[in-house]
Amino acid sequence: MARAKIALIGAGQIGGTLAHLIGLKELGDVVLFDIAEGVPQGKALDLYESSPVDGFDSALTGTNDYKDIAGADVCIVTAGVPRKPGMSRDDLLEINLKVMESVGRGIAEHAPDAFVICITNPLDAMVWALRQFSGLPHEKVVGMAGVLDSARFRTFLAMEFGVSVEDVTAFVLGGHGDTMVPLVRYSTVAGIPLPDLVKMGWTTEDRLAEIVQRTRDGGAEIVNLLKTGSAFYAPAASAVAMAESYLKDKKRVLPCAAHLTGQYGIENYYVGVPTVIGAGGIERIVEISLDDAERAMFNKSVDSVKGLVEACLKIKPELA
Ligand code: A3D
Repeated sequence: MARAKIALIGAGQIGGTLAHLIGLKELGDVVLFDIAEGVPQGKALDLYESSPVDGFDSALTGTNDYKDIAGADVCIVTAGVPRKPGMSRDDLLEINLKVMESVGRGIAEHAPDAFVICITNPLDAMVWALRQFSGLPHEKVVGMAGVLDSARFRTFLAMEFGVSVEDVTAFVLGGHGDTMVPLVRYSTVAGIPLPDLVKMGWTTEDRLAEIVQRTRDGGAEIVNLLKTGSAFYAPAASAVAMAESYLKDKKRVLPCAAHLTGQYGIENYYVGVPTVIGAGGIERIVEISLDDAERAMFNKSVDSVKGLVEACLKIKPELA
């Protein structure tokens, strides 16, 4: 069987890391696309030259021409600008919306059958806009945020309990932003829900509340440390997990920004919910029951996503 072709639209910090991880995992050949001349070519060649050392067979190329993404099986979009200290994700909306327009058109023209994973912020609005600009089927366009947010939650929980990250599962719902909803009662250590761990004396309600807040602020914590950009290792790893589930038809249950058609009472917005990713793209939206407090947090998060989409529509009314 021919190798899969994976196009990375944006060859910055996340794009380069994606290319490296995809090579190391031998998920397919990689085309790095960027508007910056020389950057995708240079990164691709540098990574290609690492392949004999690490022993992987992936052809990596760089380009400034959308023609070269032709026939891609997966496109991962990071094109745009990241945050600087003091900026919110929403401050990026206007500039990144323009980027989504050119990216959406490029994908529609050259890789209309691809599974498209958007990472560009503000995520829930950009994935919606990318879908509108590209016209691809909704189940083939998805946003990466929940895998990263729940990985952050899992990391902090594993640190708190002194256990392997592998044995911690965590659940994060809602938009990717300050209103995201880390769900304590659906998060576990080896199947034991967090509220039970409080009863067992492993932690306290107050400590859990601090960890939830640290998860919500997880992106800003990295931005403030780096000062020149935002997180890229964990975001890249998270998108690769989604791409792998699609390419291998693994049907993993992953939280993603998915298009809702009535689930959770939401119509026609992209919001972070648990999904099943397989060869069909987003094959299923998993609807869990929420208690009143969780529902209130979720609704608040959805309201902020709706506000961002409205802001996009003010700039580009033709997207409606
Ligand atoms: P960065 O290293 O600046 O890379 C972005 C790349 O996009 C640069 O190489 C640019 O040249 C390129 N670019 C700009 N405009 C275009 C265009 N029109 N077409 C093609 N390429 C273009 O940023 P990064 O890789 O650190 O982050 C990329 C995006 O991901 C930003 O919007 C971040 O805010 C976002 N991000 C999202 C998450 C989520 O969890 C959703 C996490 C971290 C970063």
